[in-house]
Amino acid sequence: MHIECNDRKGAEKVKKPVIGISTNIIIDSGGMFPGYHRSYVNRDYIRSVLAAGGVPVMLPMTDDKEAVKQALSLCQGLILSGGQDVYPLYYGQEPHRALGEVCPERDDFDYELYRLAREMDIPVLGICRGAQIIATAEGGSLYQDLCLIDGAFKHSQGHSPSMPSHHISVEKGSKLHDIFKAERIAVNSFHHQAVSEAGANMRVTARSDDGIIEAFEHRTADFVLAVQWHPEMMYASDEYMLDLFKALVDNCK
Ligand SMILES: [Mn+2]
Repeated sequence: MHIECNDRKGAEKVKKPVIGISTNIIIDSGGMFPGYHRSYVNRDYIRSVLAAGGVPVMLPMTDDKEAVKQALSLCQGLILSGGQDVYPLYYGQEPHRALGEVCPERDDFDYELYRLAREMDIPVLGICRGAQIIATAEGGSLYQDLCLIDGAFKHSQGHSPSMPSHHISVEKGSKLHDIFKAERIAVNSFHHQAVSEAGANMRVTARSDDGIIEAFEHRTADFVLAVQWHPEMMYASDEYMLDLFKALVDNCK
């Protein structure tokens, strides 16, 4: 009996952490349903979480706060994904002429997810727009376009997203440095905006050689990391990027 019991116990699998991923809306421009709205996220996010040992769950955009809360309560970690520019009025600026597409409804949704995730004290990884959401939620601010910064590199690469575009220097003693165990990393780049101030609770942990903020993390929370590049697009070819997702999954309770 005891042996059977132990065998059964040994066969029980430890549940993998569920990682909620904020999604976007895409509007069909043609095909069978022109003008139709679809909830979506790029598949690389799903694949990165799976490769890191987590279970990805897509969180659909909605203004139903109770639904958002219940959906996030099923998750042990959160990824705020990339997408549109953040609505400038939400961080106290008027729209610069180089501002891209905005979606204030999605900002509201992402801000709510971030607020709840902080309340629940679960790990958060902000990617590109997700990093800008975290910065502005924390009282920081953005450059609406890199043309506002003299000497800024080209940060919107024209080649394959799986290939890096520029280097970053990672601050020693940061969580990011603990994950990478390296001070110099090559990353891809698909942003025309940048974080100008990350907020008082945040520590800037990586910059590109032109001084642009490329990563920051919460000073006191266990795991709130924000990166300006797209690690999910490099996870399959670059171990550093997979390690970032593994760190997110490993920090889930
Ligand atoms: Mn960049």
